[in-house]
Amino acid sequence: MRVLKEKFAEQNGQTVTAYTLVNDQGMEVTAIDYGCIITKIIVPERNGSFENVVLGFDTLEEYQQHSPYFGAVVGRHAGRIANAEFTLDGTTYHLEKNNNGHHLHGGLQGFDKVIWKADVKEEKESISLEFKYLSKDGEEGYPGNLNMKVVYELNNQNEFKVSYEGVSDQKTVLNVTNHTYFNLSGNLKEDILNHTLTLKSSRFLELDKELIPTGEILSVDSTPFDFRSGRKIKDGTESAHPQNILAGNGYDHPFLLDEHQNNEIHLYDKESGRKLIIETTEPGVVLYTSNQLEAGFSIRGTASREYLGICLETQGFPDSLNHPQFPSAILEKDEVYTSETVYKFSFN
Ligand code: G6D
Repeated sequence: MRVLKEKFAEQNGQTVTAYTLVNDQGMEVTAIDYGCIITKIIVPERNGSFENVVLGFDTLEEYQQHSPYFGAVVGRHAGRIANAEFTLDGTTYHLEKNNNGHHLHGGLQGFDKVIWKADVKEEKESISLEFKYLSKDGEEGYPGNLNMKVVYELNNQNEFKVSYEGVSDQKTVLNVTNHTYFNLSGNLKEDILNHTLTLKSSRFLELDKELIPTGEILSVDSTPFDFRSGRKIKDGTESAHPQNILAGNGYDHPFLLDEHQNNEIHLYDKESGRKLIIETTEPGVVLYTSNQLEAGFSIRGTASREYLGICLETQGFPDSLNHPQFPSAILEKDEVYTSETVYKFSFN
């Protein structure tokens, strides 16, 4: 196992560095310290060829000009917060209104747009990147000096683990995720419409027309949201279900997971044979099928368009601060926030 390190870019006099973790099977994960962005994940398919299975770029400019959070860590609070405000112990906090008058994905300068301090850790059976960042009190409107740590670990079983830790000196909110867009066809040969997704989830959150949770928790029964026995993504993009249409002809929904760390999320591409199993400690996962991925730029030579990637953003629930019935995103003073998601790659 080895780690490669190289300069990726310069940003306001600071160097952005790319780190590539390589295991003994030939799997590679490349990430940069700007936004902890995963720029490549290279894994084999059934005929042995190693190809990249995530949407990403090779320059910082492209990330800054075009990227809808490709590969990035998202926080302090992933997802939307209605009207960009929340109240904690009688104090109302006003956040950046960066999405139709609401707050999305931590604001204009969220975790995805800052440079993290990176350290490499090499163990016998795994190699890790440890990113750290101090989000100062008041950053993007959030209270508390928050010390964040994100660890990317690759082992020799083609398992990639992402773990988070956060501690604040004041009561605050925290809901972190990774926003990688997967495409198991390899090097964007196909879109994701024929990918098969299996989800151990019997309920999902209803969204309003601004994609804010209404607070209603809906059953997946007899709908295109029932992935319990496996379903192709195109069932949702071709669906007449009002929630699929409202999301822009696809999915952009939080699902409540019925099980944890037990093969609860399973993505498969029949053509290549590539399989991705995701297991998490988080209560939910936002399924986003890149319905709003804009045209007009190139992604390593492929013209950008909708449905080129699928996001499975394991996390708490968007707008949970305004829905007491949702799991809480509140982090008490000196409480340690921890979260872990493992991505297991294989083929058949
Ligand atoms: C759109 O509604 C979607 C979000 O869920 C996604 O995270 C973002 O694009 C990249 O706003």
